Amino acid sequence: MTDSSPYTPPKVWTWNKASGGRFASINRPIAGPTHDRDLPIGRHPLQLYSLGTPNGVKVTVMLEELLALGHAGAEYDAWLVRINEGQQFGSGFVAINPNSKIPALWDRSGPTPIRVFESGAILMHLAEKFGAFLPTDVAARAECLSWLFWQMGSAPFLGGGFGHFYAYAPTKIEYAIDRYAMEVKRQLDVLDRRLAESPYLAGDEYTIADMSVWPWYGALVKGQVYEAGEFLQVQEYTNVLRWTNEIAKRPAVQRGRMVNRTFGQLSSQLHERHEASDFDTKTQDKLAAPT
Ligand SMILES: N[C@@H](CCC(=O)N[C@@H](CS)C(=O)NCC(=O)O)C(=O)O
Repeated sequence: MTDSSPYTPPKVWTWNKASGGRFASINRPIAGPTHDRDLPIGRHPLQLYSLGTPNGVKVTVMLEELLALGHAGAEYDAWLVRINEGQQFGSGFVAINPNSKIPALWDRSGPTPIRVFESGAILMHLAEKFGAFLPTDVAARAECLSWLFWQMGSAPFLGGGFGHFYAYAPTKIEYAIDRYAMEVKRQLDVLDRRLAESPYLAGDEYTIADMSVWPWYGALVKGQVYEAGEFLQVQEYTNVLRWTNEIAKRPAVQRGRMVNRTFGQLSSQLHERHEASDFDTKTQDKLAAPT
């Protein structure tokens, strides 16, 4: 593949397995399982199958926040899904998320287990189940859900658009990087203006909207994703930075970020979480033989 000669699309697109790029080995144009693999099931009511990417962190932060509030029913087992090894295409995982992407939740607290996929749906499910982090006042709830769904619609431009073409694509295409850098800066400005007028996205309260947006845009303004801090001049978004730093101080957020994390300092990686005490005893620096 080259970008030096102009590309004329053929009449019919065909799957070019050698297209390159960081995710070439797992990208496919078809859905469904590629192999049989049952999911492990732990003893807690909530079973989470995930990875410590921004989409995964949203849910582990929510679960840790619920536990910090005293909701014992939010106890969970967090199992690691290694997406770069294609584990999201195992039959057990596809049964709870036909879209083959982390995070996926299996709520086994009632007589009939409930599957929930899509991080926004998982956050709403948990917020409604425990009556927390989703305002009950109609106007505040609408504002919260608006920002929650804003994140769902916006982050693909950041990850799949900007991140992909700036950091992962095998060739740097100016047109694509320009287009998505412009959109991501516009999104940061949307957030910055909102956070100039209220402490949190939905208003005065910290909600699932913040939990959803923070792992993506909070990391972005700290220069922690795609090494794009300087390129996007992220220090300009001072209200987003204020909000980001404040949320980062929350103990539940600090714990949530560690769960299913497979990169960064070994002391920040808790590959699987089954008990609250795992944060003290099972991080990768403490395990004799890291996996
Ligand atoms: N809209 C989905 C996005 C989930 C998503 O993109 N997950 C990525 C990791 S961050 C994934 O599992 N990718 C694996 C794949 O595409 O095969 C959500 O919010 O849950």
